[in-house]
Amino acid sequence: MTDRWTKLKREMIQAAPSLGIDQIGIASADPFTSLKQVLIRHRELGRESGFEEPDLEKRTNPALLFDNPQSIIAIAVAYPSKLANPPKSEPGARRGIMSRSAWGDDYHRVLRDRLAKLEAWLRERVPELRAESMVDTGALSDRAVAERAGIGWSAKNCSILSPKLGSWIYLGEMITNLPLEPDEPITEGCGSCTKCIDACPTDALVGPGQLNASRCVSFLTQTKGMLTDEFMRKIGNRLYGCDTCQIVCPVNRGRNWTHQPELQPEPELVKPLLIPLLTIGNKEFKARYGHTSSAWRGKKPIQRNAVIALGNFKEESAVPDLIKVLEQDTRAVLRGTAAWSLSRIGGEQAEAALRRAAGTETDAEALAAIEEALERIGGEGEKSERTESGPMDV
Ligand code: B12
Ligand code: SF4
Ligand code: SF4
Repeated sequence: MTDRWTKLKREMIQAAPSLGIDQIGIASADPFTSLKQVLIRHRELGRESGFEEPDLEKRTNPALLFDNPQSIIAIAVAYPSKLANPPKSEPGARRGIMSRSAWGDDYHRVLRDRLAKLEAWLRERVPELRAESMVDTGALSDRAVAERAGIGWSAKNCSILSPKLGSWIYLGEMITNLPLEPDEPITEGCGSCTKCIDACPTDALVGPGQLNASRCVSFLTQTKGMLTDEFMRKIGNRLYGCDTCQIVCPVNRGRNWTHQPELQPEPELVKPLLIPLLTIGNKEFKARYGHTSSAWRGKKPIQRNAVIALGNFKEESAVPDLIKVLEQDTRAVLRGTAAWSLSRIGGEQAEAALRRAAGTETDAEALAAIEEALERIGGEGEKSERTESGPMDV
């Protein structure tokens, strides 16, 4: 009997590439007891993003999600990290950047497809298979499962870092009733390196493998409200997500995975011109971005981030368009953010528009932003913040 499961596991690993899967490992389905303590503490310290499954019992006990689980099959699918022909972001034609996790088709769809293929492959061989698959939105911690299954180590930037693939991998898992032999977690680690912690723009990495999600730029780009001056400066030209702590990682050097057809980027979509984004309609947004993972919060956060990016570029040619947002956009957050951006760029036209808006704005938060912008506009003389340069280049 043991031989049956050993053989099945070996054949499954051999079949992985033909199923579009780049790495497979097996984790036991035992409760994640130490993770539970970490998650409790994480919550107590107020470091959650709010996007996690709130029920910590479910997060850490596979038996609450599946009747009599015997193993968890962890999968990793690798994605690209480089644009072959990146369009240039130039004065007069500034561009924003989507994180690599939003390049190509939505990874939830791609990994669900891979897990469905794996399930069909298993069912052919084991008709009594029971299985429950999840990617990102399931209750389990995908990283904790992958770590236990030996896919990679839990790195100081919080990512699962595979010695074979680096951290440019999406994770998913399938809880099963198959008694497959668990793999060992790998023993490699980050050593004395701290490049990711040093490079994090907002000091969100508060310790090795410890993230204060409420400061993480990836989280901030996905929020819908007004951001603070500090965070808006640090977002740079990121429109969705943040890759900095992975770009600087030496283990990722030279790693760029181009073999998964659905995950390859369209340069004009992932490094888009900023000004057209300010007025993009719902239909057009859906047509351009609906198939990507950046669309789940709608177009508003991306448009707000485009406004911020233009301010961070100090892009004078964008002043008329930003004034239109300030005067005509129906969303107060966009008007308030445009005020901030105009004050970053400065100039008489921007200042006059802010004065006019101060007399007409009716939303309290937007009005406060306009008043702060008017105070700031005289005193802007500092250099631009880091935007799409250095480690952010694609
Ligand atoms: C909420 C969430 C976010 C939040 C919070 C992220 C975070 N680090 O907590 C925000 C919005 C900020 C975010 C950002 C990103 N995310 Co996200 N996110 C999630 C989600 C839904 C839950 C993560 C979670 O529960 N975090 C809470 C922490 C405490 O637990 P954990 O990371 O799951 O588990 C680890 C820790 O507990 C740690 N740990 C355990 N014991 C101990 C003990 C000690 C002492 C220490 C220090 C640590 C430690 O080890 C565990 C395993 O690594 C998962 C999907 C899922 N269902 O799991 C995706 C997921 C983690 N995200 C993913 C990705 C790709 C990203 C981004 C790279 C996207 C981007 N480019 O912008 C960034 C990376 C930011 C970062 N540095 O982590 C991938 C990660 C793939 C990988 N290779 O690791 C996941 C797994 C989605 C997927 N299925 O592929 N994300
Ligand atoms: S994703 Fe960006 S902000 Fe978040 S921890 Fe990494 S470098 Fe810091
Ligand atoms: S940058 Fe260094 S410390 Fe950070 S994840 Fe990579 S190897 Fe680990």
